[in-house]
Amino acid sequence: MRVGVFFHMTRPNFIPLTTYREYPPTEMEQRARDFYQNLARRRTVREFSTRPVPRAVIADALRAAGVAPNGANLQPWHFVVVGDAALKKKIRLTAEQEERAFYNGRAPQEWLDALAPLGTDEHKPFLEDAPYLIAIFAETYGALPDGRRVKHYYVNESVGIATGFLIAALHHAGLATLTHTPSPMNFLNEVLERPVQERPFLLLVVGYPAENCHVPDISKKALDDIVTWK
Ligand code: IYR
Repeated sequence: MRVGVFFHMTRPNFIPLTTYREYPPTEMEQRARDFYQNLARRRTVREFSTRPVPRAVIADALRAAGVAPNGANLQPWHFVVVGDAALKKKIRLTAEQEERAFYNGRAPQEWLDALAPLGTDEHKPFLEDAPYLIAIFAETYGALPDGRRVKHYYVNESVGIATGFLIAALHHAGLATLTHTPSPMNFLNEVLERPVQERPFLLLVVGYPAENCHVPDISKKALDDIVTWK
């Protein structure tokens, strides 16, 4: 009895784990293979169709992002979904301005050489073509209504994991994405009217690939090149 009371005092609001599912080993192997093979079909695309995509799909993908593991469950992220044509245009023009400076002097030659296989340049028509841009912000700290700050932990890790969930969810639903990082990205705070504690993390371009979309002929490292088993 005393133990039970103690237990409840030290672990408040614990509930039985009812959502976990175990699969028999062969089913587990099949699921792991299927999931990998589905993710391996994902390609970053830079040519987007202007076809509209269902808003509900974006909403559910964002729900998936929102269940990502994160520091102290403080969920230090905010997502701004931009579907408005005028806003997309504004983002494109500002991003292209930054990118022009990047490709014409700001970027060291080594960086430009690394990007060469991707065929990127300062032209970013996809920022207007794609039906949605999702601006992902990292909340560097929480802001209480009275102005006090709540410390956030592992912000980059948390937002990175949530972004991975988001990309996987959109791919799973049949949408293409592009992880775009105009540099610098601070202009997104102004354009999207986000508070100072929110740091632009990444701009995710979402939509259908353009008809006859082409992607660079590049490949991923083999398992043995990325894993060490001990
Ligand atoms: N932000 C630039 C450059 C760029 C940088 C990296 I690292 C990439 O993987 C791709 C592009 C641009 O978007 O063109």
